[in-house]
Amino acid sequence: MLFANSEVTELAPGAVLLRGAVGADDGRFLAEIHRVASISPFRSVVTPGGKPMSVEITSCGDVGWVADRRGYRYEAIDPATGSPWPPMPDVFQEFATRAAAMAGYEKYVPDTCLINRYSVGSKMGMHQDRDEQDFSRPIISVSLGLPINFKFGGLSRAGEAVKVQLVHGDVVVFGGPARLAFHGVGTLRKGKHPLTDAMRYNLTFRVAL
Ligand code: MD6
Ligand code: FE
Repeated sequence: MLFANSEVTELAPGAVLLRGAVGADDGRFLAEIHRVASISPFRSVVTPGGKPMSVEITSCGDVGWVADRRGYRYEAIDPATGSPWPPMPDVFQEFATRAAAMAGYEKYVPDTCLINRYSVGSKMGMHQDRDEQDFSRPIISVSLGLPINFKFGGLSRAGEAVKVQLVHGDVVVFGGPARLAFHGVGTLRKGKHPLTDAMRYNLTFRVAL
């Protein structure tokens, strides 16, 4: 048993929801998010089209995800600080490795974690995660704080999306035939969570290089 009290649901071939898998690690996760953000602060970015994203982002690990007018990419230096991104906390890496194993991906070692912070009104449109070099490795997503509606579609932008609410502690493993599926989240509603107040955090672990 890799996670106590976690129910495993297949959302689509290759996409697995591990309901509540974070469990009692939640406080440690949030402490590490705050530590990362004390070094590489949450920031607003624009898409290459010039539109501001409504979520604020930061990263940890060997590289971090960067968005600006020039495009989307991974960089070893945080452009906001001019210094390397904070290292990936051990608790993050060990957790991602366990979650991947639970979905059938052995020896998963992420080299980066993108941290999204949602406040009331934040949302994320349908997109694919395709800035990584090797799509054979899954992305592991961890949700903390307020709930949000997650939409999981197919390999083209058109077509039906499966909708599922992600709540505090939920984990989604996104690999195999789902690795390039379109997905997005609805608008964060006003609320108050005992550990994150009016916020939601989403961590996505990736093998970028
Ligand atoms: C979010 N998640 O949950 C946005 N990407 O706030 C993602 O964009 C995502 O959950 C890749 C794999 C899993 C995800
Ligand atoms: Fe994504």
